[in-house]
Amino acid sequence: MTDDQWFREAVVYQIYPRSFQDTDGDGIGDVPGIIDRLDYLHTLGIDVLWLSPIYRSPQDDNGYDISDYEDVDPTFGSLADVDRLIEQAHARGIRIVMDLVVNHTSDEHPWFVESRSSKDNPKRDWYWWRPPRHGHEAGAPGAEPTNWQSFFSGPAWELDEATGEYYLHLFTRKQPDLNWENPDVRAAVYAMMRWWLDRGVDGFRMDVINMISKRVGPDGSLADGRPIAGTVLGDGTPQFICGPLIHEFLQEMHREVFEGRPQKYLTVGEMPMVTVDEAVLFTDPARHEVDMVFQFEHVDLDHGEHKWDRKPLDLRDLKASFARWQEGLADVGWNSLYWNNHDQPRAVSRFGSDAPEHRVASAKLLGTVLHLHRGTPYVYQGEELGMTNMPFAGPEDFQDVESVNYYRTAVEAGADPEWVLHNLRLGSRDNARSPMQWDASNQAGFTTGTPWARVNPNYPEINAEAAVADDGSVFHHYRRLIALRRSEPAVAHGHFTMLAPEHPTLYAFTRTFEGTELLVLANFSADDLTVTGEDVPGLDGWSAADLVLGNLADDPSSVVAPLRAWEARILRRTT
Ligand code: ISL
Repeated sequence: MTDDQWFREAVVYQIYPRSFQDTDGDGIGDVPGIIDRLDYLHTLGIDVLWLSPIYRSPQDDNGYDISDYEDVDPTFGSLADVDRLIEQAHARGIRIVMDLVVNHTSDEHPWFVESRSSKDNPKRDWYWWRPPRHGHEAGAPGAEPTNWQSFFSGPAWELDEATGEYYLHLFTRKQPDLNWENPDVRAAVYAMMRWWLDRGVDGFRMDVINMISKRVGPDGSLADGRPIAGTVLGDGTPQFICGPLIHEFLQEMHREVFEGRPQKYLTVGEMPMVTVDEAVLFTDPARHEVDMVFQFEHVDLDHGEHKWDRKPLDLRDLKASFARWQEGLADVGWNSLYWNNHDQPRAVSRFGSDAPEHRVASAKLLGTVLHLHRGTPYVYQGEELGMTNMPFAGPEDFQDVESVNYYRTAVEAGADPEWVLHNLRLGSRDNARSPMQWDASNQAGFTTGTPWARVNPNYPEINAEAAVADDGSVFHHYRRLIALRRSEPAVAHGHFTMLAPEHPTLYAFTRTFEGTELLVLANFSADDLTVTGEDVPGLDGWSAADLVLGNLADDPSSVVAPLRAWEARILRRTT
C-alpha cells in the first residue's frame, strides 16, 4: 500500500455536532464539546472524524443549507474553536474531514441573495433560473419549468415573485441548487475548499456530489417518481444523477484543490442512486476523482414503492447487494462501509434487534459483519453504544424538515395519519439525531440546558460511561474490531468471498490475504443456527481455537457448535 492509500486502513467516525456534546448550555452540541470528547474517540481507536456541517447556516436542514462557507455558525462555536479542534485531534493522530455541501447553498447565502436580486445581476447564472412553463402564468398550478419533485416533498422549483422566474431546489426551498456549469461557481467552490485545507483539515465528505451536473429541461416520468400519497410530480433523477459533466467536474476539482499538495486528503462522495459501474469510475485512483463513494443500495432494500413505504428486509437481498459491491470494486476502486448516518434510522433497530435481550449481541454482530468487509468503515455517533431508534409518540415529536413535510403532504393528500406516523417511526431521520448518550445523569450528560431534540429515555442503561466501564459492551467490541484492523492486514486488504448467498439467516464470508484466511460467521436471527459444510465448504478444517473475536460472553466450544441468537464469530488461520 502506498501512503496515498492510507484511507484504506482507516476507520472514520461521523459526528453530528448538533447532537454530540453541548458545552454552553444552549441545548445544541458544539465544537468545544467535540474537543472535550476526543479522548473517548481516541480510546475507541478511530482515525478520522467527519463532521456534519458546522458552517454558518439558517439551519433549515440542520446546517446542510449554508450561508457562509468560511465561518462557523455561532451555535457551534467559532473558527478559533475549529482551529483548536484540528490541533487537538492531530495531536492524537486523528484527522478531521469536513462536510462539503456545494450542490446547493442556503437561500440566505450572499451569492443567492445577489442572484435573485434581478434578472441581469452578474450572479444570476450562479443558480438555475427558468421562466414559467411555456403558456403558463407564473405561480399557476403546473407552471413549474419541469415537473420534478424535490427530495423533501413538493415541486423542485420555487417562484421568485419579484422577477417572475423559478429557481431549482432539489432539497428544501431554502436550498437553491448552484449552477456548476458556470466556471465562476466552480472557481469559488475550489477557492473555499483550499481555504479549509490551508486551515488544516484533512479532507471532505461531499454531499450529494453526484447531483452537481444536470440537464435542466426534460420532465420526469410520473410512473417512476417517488409518489407520496397522491402527488403527481415526476422523477427528475435521470437528469441529474451522475449527469453528463460529473466526472469532468470532479477531475477538475482534484486538479484545482488537491493536486500538488504534500498531503493525501480523504475524499468521499455521497452519491444517492449511484451504480457499481459508475462507482468504479469515480473511485479508480488513476482517474483522480474521489477515494470512495457512499452508495445507498443496502439502505434502500427495506423501502417499498418509496422511502416511507417500508417492507421487511430479506437477508438474501442484503448479502446479494454487499457481494455485488465487493466484487464490483475488488480490482479497481474502493468501498465505503456504513449502516448508519444522520439520515438513516438506527442500525440496531433496523438490521438487528433492539429487544433488550438481543440488543447488545446484534449491535456487535452488525459491527462485526460491516468492519470485516473490504472497504473503509464509518461509525456514526452512538452506533458504538448500540443506540436505538426513538420511541416517537405523535407527529409533534418530529423535527426534521423531511419528516415534517412528509407528514403534512401525505395527510393533506388523504393518507391515514396512523399509517404515516408508523412510517415516520421506522424511517424518520430524527431517529439518528437524538442526543448522544454520555452517562446516566440528567439529559444523558449531553447538555445542562434543554436539548434541542429529546434524549432517548433508554439513556440510563445505554450510555458511554457504562459502556466504557463494561468490557462486554458494544463499545469494547467496536474497539476490538478497530484494533483487529490494525493487527491483521487481511481485514483492510483481503480478497472477499461471500458464502451461502441463499441462506436466509446466515451471513458468512471469507477474506484472504497473503497466506491468511479469515472466516466470518453471523447469525441474523434469534434462533440457533447450525452451520454445515454445505454452507461453508471446508468447515471441518476450522477449529474453535481459530476464533479471534466473538460477540458473546462465552466462546463456542467447537466451530460446528450452533451459532446462538445473533452470534457472530471471526476465525483466522494461516495456510
Ligand atoms: O435522507 C434522505 C432521504 O431520506 C436522502 O434522500 C438524503 O436527502 C440524501 O441522501 C442526501 O443527503 C444529504 O443531502 C441533504 C441533507 O438533507 C442530508 O442530511 C445529507 O446527508 C441535502 O443537503
